[in-house]
Amino acid sequence: MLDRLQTFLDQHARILLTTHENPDGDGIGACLALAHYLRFLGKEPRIVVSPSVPGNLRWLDAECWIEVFDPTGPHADLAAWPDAWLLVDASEPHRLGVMYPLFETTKAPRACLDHHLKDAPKGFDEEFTDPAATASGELVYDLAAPRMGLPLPMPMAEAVYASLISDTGNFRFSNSTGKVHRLAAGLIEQGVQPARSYQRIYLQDTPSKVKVWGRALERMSLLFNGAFGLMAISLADMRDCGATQDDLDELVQQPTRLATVEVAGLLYETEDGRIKLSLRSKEAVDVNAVCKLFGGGGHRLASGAKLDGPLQAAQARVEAAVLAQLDHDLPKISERK
Ligand SMILES: [Mn+2]
Repeated sequence: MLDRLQTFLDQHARILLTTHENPDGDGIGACLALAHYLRFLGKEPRIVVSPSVPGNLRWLDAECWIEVFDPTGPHADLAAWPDAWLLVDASEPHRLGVMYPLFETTKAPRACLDHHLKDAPKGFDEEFTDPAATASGELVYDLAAPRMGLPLPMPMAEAVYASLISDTGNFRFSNSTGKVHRLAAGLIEQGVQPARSYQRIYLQDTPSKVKVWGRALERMSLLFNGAFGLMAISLADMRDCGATQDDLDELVQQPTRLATVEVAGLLYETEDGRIKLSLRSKEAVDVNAVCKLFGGGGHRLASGAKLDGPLQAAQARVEAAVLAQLDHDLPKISERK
């Protein structure tokens, strides 16, 4: 697959690198690492993202290569620029979001570079995917390192390292393979500083975020013998804490810290008066089945839905649905309610 990708890159000079909307550390890290490699090859890469580069990832782009998509200004003619358009860290064209109409109209060959488990990608002229890879940054490293030789330029090594820690939850998830650890070890031996990368990517919270997390945890209901930890946040709570919806990112996982918790839930009120539900399961309980009852969905262990308000009524409906699912998937655990 990497040889095919190399052939594809060899055929083009102006290569547009994009990633999914709301880019993460792997999307940004892999695009930056690939841009370093393409420059090494004498190519002319550009990186365009939407809607912005997350604040905790901006330090990776020391050269200021990343452009934020602006269709009314500099990117009105973006579709006409590239010789090739590569979507990185996604294999579904619609994940480009607001850039999708340009992707659809460009005359350049379109390809994807990705590691997610999906059906065969559609809507591309060529696809470069490997579900065995942990991160897109790993694929870029495997492509570039043998051809560039080591050590890699430090900003490129840091970009690959950012990809790895982002998609493995800093080497905590089940995709933290031996290969990923060996790759990370090599990057550290080249000079990447793990503590510095970790602090810059992960330890970037604001006081308002810590405050709203504190409120949610303090008020968490522990239900069904401790098997369900449910947090509820109202618009008034958000205002009191000065928090935004972004501050609630990843909060839903927090109840899984508790040994007894099998299912973690977060309900929060949105400006339109509806209630957003997120559920996470440690392993045994199918939370996708719960969210489907409310017209939502996702995966078995991570799912979401939107419910009608008010908050307390939504909470009661969610509690009943999760209890039924616990009874189905783990009948013994919810016996003592
Ligand atoms: Mn990824």
